[in-house]
Amino acid sequence: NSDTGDNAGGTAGDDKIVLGFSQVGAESGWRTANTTSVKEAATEAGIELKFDDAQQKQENQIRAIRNFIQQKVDVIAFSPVVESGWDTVLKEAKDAQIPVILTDRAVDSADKTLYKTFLGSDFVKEGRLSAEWLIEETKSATGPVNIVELQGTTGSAPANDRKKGFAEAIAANPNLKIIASQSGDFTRAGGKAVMEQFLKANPKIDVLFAHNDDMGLGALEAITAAGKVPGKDIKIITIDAVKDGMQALADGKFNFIAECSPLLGPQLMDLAKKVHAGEEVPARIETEETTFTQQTAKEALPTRKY
Ligand code: GYE
Repeated sequence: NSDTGDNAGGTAGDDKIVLGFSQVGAESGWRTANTTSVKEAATEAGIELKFDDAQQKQENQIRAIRNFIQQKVDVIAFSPVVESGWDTVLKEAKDAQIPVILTDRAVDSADKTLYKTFLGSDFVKEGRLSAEWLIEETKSATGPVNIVELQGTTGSAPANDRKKGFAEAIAANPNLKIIASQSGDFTRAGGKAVMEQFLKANPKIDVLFAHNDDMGLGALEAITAAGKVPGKDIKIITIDAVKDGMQALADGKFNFIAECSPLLGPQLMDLAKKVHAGEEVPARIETEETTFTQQTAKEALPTRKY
């Protein structure tokens, strides 16, 4: 529709919006569900999607964004693997007058005009909700409760924020102690390897707080191999609530999950249309989420979509 004052750019003809999307990678069940959501929603919305998988490397994401700029896409969206180091490439997009949408993860750029909006979860809250469950669960504990923490990708918004939310919430309870904390990079293999080390180094572990389901699922193998019963000897708290995590919770191997929804596709397409049309959008759009116990996981599982 060249006569409606449409923005310039785009490579798919007159009225199809072209969206360049730089995905973090395929590190977890959450990420796979997120990718599916974005792809399906683009088709549904009639948006041409240029999809790039950065394999969890910032340099790949920067390269992808530069390619999108060169191809003159209409809108760029990306899920930044880490929080820092984006100012230069975001400035390039701005100079090319291509609006940018942050999905899922935030950047720490001081200049908020470098992107139009940030669509995603409140990760600090997820950490806090995880801690609040634990505080309630252990309120009658007499001795120290030893916690080990599997952090997400170092420098990523969800790892930074979940750690922060959890630590702040347990701070007033001297009983609750994080005795070891390390990154498992949001992957099953990482969760398993780091949990093996934790178990070797610490004879008494009461609780595992894993920043996502996948690391918790990897840790299950290490815990079982060490002759301990997950969900009983070691209580397990995770974040995401993807299918395999929910199954582990329903089976009594996990104890609590704070949900983080990967189904951002439809909202992202809606935002892409709006920013492309030059409409104002809210600077921050938060995903709605809940939490699950073993009982509520059993109830929710049959109708879970991912
Ligand atoms: O929790 C984790 C994934 O950024 C919210 O990334 C996302 C996180 C999610 O690898 O499983």
